[in-house]
Parts: sequence; structure tokens; C-alpha cells
Amino acid sequence: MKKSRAHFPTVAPIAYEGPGATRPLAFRHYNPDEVIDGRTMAEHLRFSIAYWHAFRGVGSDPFGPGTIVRPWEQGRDALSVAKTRMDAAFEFFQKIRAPFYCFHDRDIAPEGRTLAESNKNLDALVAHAQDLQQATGVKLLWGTANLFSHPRYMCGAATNPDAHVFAYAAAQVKKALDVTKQLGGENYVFWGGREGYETLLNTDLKREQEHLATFLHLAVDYAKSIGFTGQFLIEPKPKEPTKHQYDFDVASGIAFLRTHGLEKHFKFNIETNHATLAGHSFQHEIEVAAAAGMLGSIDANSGDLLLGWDTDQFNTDVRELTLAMISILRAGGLGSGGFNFDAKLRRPSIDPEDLFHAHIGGMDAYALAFKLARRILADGKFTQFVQERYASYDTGFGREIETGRAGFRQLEKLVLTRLGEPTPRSGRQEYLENLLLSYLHG
Ligand code: XLS
Ligand code: NI
Ligand code: NI
Repeated sequence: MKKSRAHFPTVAPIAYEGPGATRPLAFRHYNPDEVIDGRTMAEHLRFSIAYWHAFRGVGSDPFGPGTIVRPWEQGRDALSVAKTRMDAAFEFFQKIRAPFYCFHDRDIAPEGRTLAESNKNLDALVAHAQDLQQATGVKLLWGTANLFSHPRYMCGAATNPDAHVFAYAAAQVKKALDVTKQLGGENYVFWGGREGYETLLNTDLKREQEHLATFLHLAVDYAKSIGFTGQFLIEPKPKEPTKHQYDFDVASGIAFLRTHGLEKHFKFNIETNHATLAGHSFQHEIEVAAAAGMLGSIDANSGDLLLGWDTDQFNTDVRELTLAMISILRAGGLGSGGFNFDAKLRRPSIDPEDLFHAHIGGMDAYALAFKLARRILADGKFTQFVQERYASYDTGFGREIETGRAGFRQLEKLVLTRLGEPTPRSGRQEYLENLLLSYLHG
């Protein structure tokens, strides 16, 4: 493969310089090579770059066009631009020290006039990606299909009232699964795109939900038939683009999967900004998934609590991330998942260097949170507090309640004859918040 010219000539690979670093283009907390418990930090954190934001985002919003102009986007032939863009992307992945990336089919290759032409374009770019993955060692965390941008999907893909659109989406996901397997993708994500509705005046909700379940079953069957062993992930989001998205949050996702016999095949890809749009904290969504043994991967970003849409910002809130990390580590980690920066630059951040600052901040914040969470869990103070809070269920009648051996009659008798009125105990929330503060800020 011919060596391409540097697309980020002013930026050297980002080095770890420690908390005292003075250069802005350096890591203060993320040291990819540092070994912790027999694994490097790169292996623990499995950071991934989102192709769509980092390399297809141009800074457009509903009030104006793009502001970000990259030199590699200049050129007439869409396929060769796509290849040069991919060269730039892999140079970035390497320089930012990210071991993984993620993409939608249409992020990496232009859509053609027919499905056959789109597939051909995709094949050309997948071959290029294969070469670049091999040359750099960067791997594919997950693949997915864009079933929401093209006008054909304006009323949904799997939940479209037109079976023709369902068939088209099926064909597109079939191909996306093929290429994800070809590139060694470790997971495959289903984000519900436009799977939801605006008004029940034109919508058969029950039928649409059944169609969505059928679609997911077909995907499971197809993946099995080609020997794709990556983890399937549902990425819940409560609203945007549609008013009522069917995968509202993790809890409704679990109910949906169980209702349709899909729970064995799926875990969750939890996105911070989607959690807060659903009125939940990031940690809540992680904990709900973990409780069901369905914690899969993270789309690392942040919303703005003053805004009601998916602002997809880089997250530097170490407190929020530390709490999330505590739940993730307690659940045993993300397995084949990772932390994918589904986050974009603000519209006026137009310099290539901004892309580096953005990801350095996101990675450092997560790395710091990882270290803090490990310390907090190793000390065990919170764990011990919670254990003691529930200790009455460890023995006696509490144990009988948990093991299903105590009934209402027996419990009534117990209260009437022996227990009487319970003694209230403080939840000590403020004490615990101060304890957390002492870990975060000494
Ligand atoms: C959109 C989603 C999307 C998924 C992948 O809000 O976050 O980017 O992660 O389709
Ligand atoms: Ni996402
Ligand atoms: Ni999102």
C-alpha cells in the first residue's frame, strides 16, 4: 500500500505527559501503555472514534450549513474522496492513540443510485479499510447501517408502514452485517433511527413494534447463518428524530426484547446524552442494563441539561464519569464493548487541531474516572455502606423474604407478635456525597 501524505501535518502522535503536562496536545491521565492488573489502559478502556462525527460532521445545524472544511474533502470523484478521507481518519486514529473505530455503512462509502451500486461502493471502501486496519492495527469496535438519513426512511425502516421499505432496510442490514464480519467488527449496533412515530392518527403502534421484533429476529438468524459472532447491541434513545422512539430507554428495551424472545441475543449500547434525554442519569441506565446482565458498550458523550436534544458533546464531567465507571467496573466491565466517542465538535470549532483537543479531553476524563473508580471500589467504603444498609435481608425473616419462603400471613403475624414498629435509619446521603467529593478533590 502506498504511503499517503500526512493529513494532520501539524500534530504529532499524542503522548502521555502526566497530570503536570503543560502542552495542551498531551494526555494527562490516559496513558495507553500503562499496565494495570495485567492489562494496558488501552485494553481496559477500548476507546473508539465515531467516523460519522469525526469525519463526516461538517458543523451544520438547522439554521445554517457546515462550517468545517477539511482539505481531503476537495475533489470531484466521491469514491476517491471517500478513500482519502479514510486515510485521514486512520492517521487520526493512530495519532490520538485510539485502538478502535465505529462506522455506519454510509459514513465510509457514498450511497449509489441503486442498492447494487451502493454495495459496490461499500465494497471498495471496505477493502481500503481492511488494508488500513492491517497497516495500523486499529480495529472495528462495531458496525451499523444508516437507516435514517435517506428520504426512503422518513417513516422508519423496520417500522415503516410500507413493506417495500422494510425489505430495503433488511437488504441494507444484511450487507452491513457482511462487511462488519469481514472487518472483524466485535459488535453490531441497532440504533432505532426513525423507528418511532409522530402521531397515532396514522400509526398502528402494535404492528410496528411487531415488525421491529421480526426485523431483529431476521438479523439474528442471518448473523448466525454467516457465522458472525459479534455482540448485537440496542442503543436506546427516547426522542429525536421521532417524538416517540420505540427504544425509549434501557428498561423499555429490556421489556421489548423479552416480550419478543430476543433477550439472549442483545445487550445495550448506552449513550450518555440519550440517558439524560430520557430523564435518567448515565449511571442509572448503566445500572439497569448491568442488573439484567445486558451491559454491552458505551457511546461516550454528554448532553446539555438546558437543551432538549442530542447535542453530542465531549464529556469532561469527571464526577458523572466516575459514578458511571463505578457501575461499569462493578458489573465486570464491557466485555467486547468499549467507549465510543459519539461526540462532535461545536460549530465554530473548525480547526483540525480541535478534533484532537476534543478527544484528548474525552479520553483524559474517562481515564481519570477509571482510576478514581478503581480506588473507590478498592477502598470499599460505599460497597460496605450499601451492604450494611440491606443487612436485614441477610438473615432471619429477611432471608426468608429474599428466598421466597415468607408469605403475607407469616409476615403479618411477625409484625403483630414480635416486630412491632420499624426503627428508621438515616440514608446518610450527604455524608456519602462528601465522601465522594473527598475522592474527587481530596
Ligand atoms: C444518534 C445515535 C447514533 C448511533 C449510531 O443519536 O447516537 O449516532 O450511535 O447509529
Ligand atoms: Ni450513539
Ligand atoms: Ni446520539
